[in-house]
Amino acid sequence: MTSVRMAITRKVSRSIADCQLTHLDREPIDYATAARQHEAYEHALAELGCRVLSLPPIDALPDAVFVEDAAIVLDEIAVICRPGAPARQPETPSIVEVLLPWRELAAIETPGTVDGGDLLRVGRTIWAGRSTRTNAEGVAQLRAILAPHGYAVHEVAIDRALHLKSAITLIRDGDEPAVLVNPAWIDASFLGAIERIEVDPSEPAAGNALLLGETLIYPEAFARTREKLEAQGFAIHPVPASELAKAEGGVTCCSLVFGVGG
Ligand code: CIR
Repeated sequence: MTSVRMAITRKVSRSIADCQLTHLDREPIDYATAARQHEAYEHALAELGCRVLSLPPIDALPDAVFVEDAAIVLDEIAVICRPGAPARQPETPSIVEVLLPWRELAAIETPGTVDGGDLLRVGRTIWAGRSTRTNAEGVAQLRAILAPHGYAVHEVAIDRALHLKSAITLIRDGDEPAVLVNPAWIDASFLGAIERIEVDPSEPAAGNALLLGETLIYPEAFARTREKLEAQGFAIHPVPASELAKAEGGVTCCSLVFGVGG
């Protein structure tokens, strides 16, 4: 049993405006605003019971704030990713150091690529988005690493959004899981009977929520989807997230959350 929830975050790089962009046009990103909103996000993690390990920025790596892409941390093992954007590959060594005390580690090796944002865990199944960032070799390596730990890894194509979790995230864990999804970006029928809540069509990026226990850290901008979620009994902790959204980042992207004993 785990009794403490850790959240690894990394402060926003001063170079954030030079971030990678795939589906969005570049627009000015205000560092100070992004940093302030990120701090509010870290506070939200702490308020919801996480022990937040806030790493210093790496200004030479514009996207380093998006720590989710560097690893997937499961109860049994952490897998260090090999990000699909070459400019992001130097982000992983510092995450190795941070995770070493907490988990057995494995890593995706060249020529495999995997971004953590493409990995959706539902129970002991990992849905791996085949995106511009995550390739077949990377998914095959992940499958081989996780099979002995009892996880099944399945591929699902994602081409209308950056990452699988840009379009779909877990909003209830346990025996009766549920996801939040933008059906315009992904056909979620691969999930079979799992309950699906759809975003309001006017809020396409609203499918990315961060589940902590029974509460969702959720961008304050998506009022309509939020209303829908609350009407169905979901607890929402809103955060300002508009500035990093211009860098194609959502609320799952900015942390690695995992349980530790004691
Ligand atoms: C990138 O394109 O890699 C960054 N600008 C955004 C990464 C967002 N991460 C995530 O969705 N997990």
